[in-house]
Amino acid sequence: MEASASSLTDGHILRCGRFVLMLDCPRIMGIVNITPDSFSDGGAFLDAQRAVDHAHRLVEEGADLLDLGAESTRPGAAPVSADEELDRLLPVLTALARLEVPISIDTSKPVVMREAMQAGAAMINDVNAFRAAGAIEALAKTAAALCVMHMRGEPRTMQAHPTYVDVVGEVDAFLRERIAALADAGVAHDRIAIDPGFGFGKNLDHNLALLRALQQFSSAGVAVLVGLSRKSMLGNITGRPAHERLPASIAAALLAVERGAQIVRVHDVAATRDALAILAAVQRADPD
Ligand code: HH2
Repeated sequence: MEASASSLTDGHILRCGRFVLMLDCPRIMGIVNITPDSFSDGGAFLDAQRAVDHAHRLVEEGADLLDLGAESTRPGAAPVSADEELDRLLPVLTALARLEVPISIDTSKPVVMREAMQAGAAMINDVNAFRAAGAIEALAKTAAALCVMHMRGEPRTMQAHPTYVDVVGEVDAFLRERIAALADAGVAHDRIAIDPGFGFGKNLDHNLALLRALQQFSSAGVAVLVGLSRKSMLGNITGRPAHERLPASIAAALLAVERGAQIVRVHDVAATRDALAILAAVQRADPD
């Protein structure tokens, strides 16, 4: 992960602060929630020390980067204030800032983005795609990576009646528009990741259409990141609650990587690592 990748083309590296994430094989983003109400592990890591311990465990298990979130974005979740978000985030981020993997912060608030960068964050993951006033300006002149996610509506109401004429085309057009907005502000393509935003203002059919067509997003020339881990679309298919969705999450991660996802955002790092190792071995296998 050293900074000597200038000869590689767009979409093959992700520059994140002092790190360069090589995307020559799938990378695992481990989720650390510091929230009382995330859909899958709400409350388990609200205590800062437990969140720090969990982050270290995910790195030991093979996480290539971590995503710290202090505001739940699950359907129906209520927003939290910037002060509350920072109170939850900063002790954990400060304790982890010297870690040997990039730390991403899952936030939509420009003030949180700025403070997080000061405290050592290498990436900002914004489910609102940097549409808040001042969000792009908060990051354009830094070295941070930016993950741009598609969301229709806002978490409180987004699952009410999501409608699209052509979900893949509309999500693709939105992400390309956001890449252009970032590029206009001076953000190079090798600092950008895009994410179709599974479950964010999408029903099961929309999510499945996006997963089937995922390969299309690679042509945008930036890194492709997906979050399918323990999501309700997997529950819709299997009938299982969030804490019993590991097998479905693994299957979804493999399908996404086969369709071009370069970074998978997951809760279960060790199991995902093993599954990706099998996929890599099969892809490498020479029939002769
Ligand atoms: N999903 C959640 C949060 N942040 N960021 C990106 N880029 N892609 C995603 O799919 C994504 C995301 C899910 O929200 P939450 O309810 O906070 O649950 P958890 O963080 O446990 O996944």
